Amino acid sequence: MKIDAVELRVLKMRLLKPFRTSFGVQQDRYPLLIRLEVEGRSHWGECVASEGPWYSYETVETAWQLLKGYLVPAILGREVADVAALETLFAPVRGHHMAKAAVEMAFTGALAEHARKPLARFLGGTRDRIESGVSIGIQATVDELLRAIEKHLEEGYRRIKVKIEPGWDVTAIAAIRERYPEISLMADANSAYDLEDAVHLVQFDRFGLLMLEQPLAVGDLVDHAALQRQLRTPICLDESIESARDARQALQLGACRVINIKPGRVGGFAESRRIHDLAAEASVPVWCGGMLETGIGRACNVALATLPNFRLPGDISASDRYWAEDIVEPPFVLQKGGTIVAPTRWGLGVRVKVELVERLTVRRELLH
Ligand code: OSB
Ligand code: MG
Repeated sequence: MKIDAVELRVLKMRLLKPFRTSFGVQQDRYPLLIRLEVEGRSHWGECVASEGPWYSYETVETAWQLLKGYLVPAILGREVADVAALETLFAPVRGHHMAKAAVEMAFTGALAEHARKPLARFLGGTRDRIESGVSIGIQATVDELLRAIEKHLEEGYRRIKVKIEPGWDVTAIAAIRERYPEISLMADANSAYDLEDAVHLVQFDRFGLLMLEQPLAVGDLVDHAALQRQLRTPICLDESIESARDARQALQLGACRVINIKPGRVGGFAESRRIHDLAAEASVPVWCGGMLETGIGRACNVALATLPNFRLPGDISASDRYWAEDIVEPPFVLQKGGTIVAPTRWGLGVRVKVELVERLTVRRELLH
């Protein structure tokens, strides 16, 4: 497949509600979109990099620079046969998985369309819908947190995840458990603790959490393994797993019992698939995380989560959890029973609303 041109854009989109994590508050999202032109047709992808280097060292700015300076020049005007060939072309660039993944996922969408298959089926998905969870940011008060949870449970979400940090953890979770003893509940610390907090974190064991996500530092598999030995609550790794090698080593060390796969974080669908398979072999379930994506990244996540070892609801909520108006048609909606249906059209499976994208664009460049 020959890539004739590549367009990069940054959009400015307001989140319906500000999202607060242990990194800080986010009100506006600046999604970096990529459009590949292949045989006169457009294939869209989304880079999940955030505005600042908090969740990852990558940012919208660094991803733009890597795409423009290295990744796009490596593929432009070239015949790229398949994803393996694309990965070979990108291999000399160290890291920058989010920038690479944006291309890899758009390219895979193009391959799926050429193969006349919906992305989910092209990736080897085995179900037609996925179970949807919701990730709730840190709130000003416990009352507000309980109200947010009540609303999302009414909407039908299957699993509640709450962001925690020191000072907003045990009391918040205890209040939720008192109100909702039975719901499927988990907490995400985004690396806000260290191993010395183990005695504090052990308190979570009494809440019957589905898992505790990324309590310790990025890349610290050894301390996560030590913490997991002290906790009954399963540890799930997010930031720490940047590749299949990380996943293999985490599993060997016993650093986690669950893995959150975000295709953007690990470099794309192919690496996600390798992590998925390693975890399946180790009888470790995976689920698909989110990065406050637009409908483009969301379509990718939904497709990936149809693979068989995605056995837990993901942070793949409906479009209206994030946006007044999504940039794809149709938007992703929560079905009865808290599921989201995987698109059945060929390729990405949703239509990009180009006029809306145009209106939201704050930066654009066509490389050809
Ligand atoms: O740690 O999972 C995370 C959002 C941005 C960066 C990191 C994370 C998150 C979320 C939100 O938890 C997931 C979503 O709903 O997209
Ligand atoms: Mg996380």
